[in-house]
Amino acid sequence: MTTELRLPRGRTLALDGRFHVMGIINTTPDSFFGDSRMGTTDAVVDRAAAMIRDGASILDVGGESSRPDAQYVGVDEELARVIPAVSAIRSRWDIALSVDTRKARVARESVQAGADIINDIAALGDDPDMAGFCAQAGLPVVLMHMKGIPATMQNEPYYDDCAAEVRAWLVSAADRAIQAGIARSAIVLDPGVGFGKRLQDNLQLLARLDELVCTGYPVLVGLSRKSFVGALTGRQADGRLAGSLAAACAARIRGASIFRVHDVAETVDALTVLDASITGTA
Ligand code: YH5
Repeated sequence: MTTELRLPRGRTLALDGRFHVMGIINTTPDSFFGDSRMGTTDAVVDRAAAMIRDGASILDVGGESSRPDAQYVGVDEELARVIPAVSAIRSRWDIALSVDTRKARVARESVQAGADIINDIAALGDDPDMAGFCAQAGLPVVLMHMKGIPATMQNEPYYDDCAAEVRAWLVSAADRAIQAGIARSAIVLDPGVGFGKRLQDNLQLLARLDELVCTGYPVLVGLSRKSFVGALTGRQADGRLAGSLAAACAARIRGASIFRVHDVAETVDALTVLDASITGTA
């Protein structure tokens, strides 16, 4: 079982029963959630400052939208969005910083600018240089499950047993990462809620998240304001906070340790009270 993630410069992220809230810093102009749209570095710094104040222990910077209707983002455009944001945050804070990218060049330049963790929604499968880069850099990697590619992933996805298939796929992806030289203790798994899944699949992944947790890898979940919350509540993205908190609590009860969210303060509060209520201690 992984009990801590080793970060550059001797820093660590403890996973001994604690949860971590990862704040989403979106630099894409076409982000689905209006409030997380940021064009300028000033806005990134303001958002990062608020998230750190509110208890985020990781910030996740992304420059490529994964919405099905999103435009393809070339490497130069992605670098132009991500690198100034990473540099601006790193020059001000020592916080753990992940970069949400599928491209090895963006990963490499982000790490040079101060990023600590690679969050790859393609689980190192898109760019043939990604696994080798992560191995050589010695950084933690988040391996997320996705069925297909963003443009087509929601066109009639089908699973016989989604939770079992996602678990097997992620364990294989982790085995490949280890073969490529990435340490077992540097791997985080993510079921990829909303990425090529129907409502019933997303709910099964949450209800059976313990089956992923018991692999011994830390589990990260991205649930914040996603469509499955909208499907259950009938609400648009800006009205999905309460539903997202309920889903985060369910994932925490099943053993998730890292929560990728838009609403840091509310998620920290909900998970703090949940943990205290379950353990009976503050
Ligand atoms: C994730 O789950 N998700 S980007 C659609 C929404 C709301 C939110 C329609 N990057 C994940 O956040 N990285 C994204 O409502 C991620 N895990 C990891 N590791 C999609 C997103 C979103 C999409």
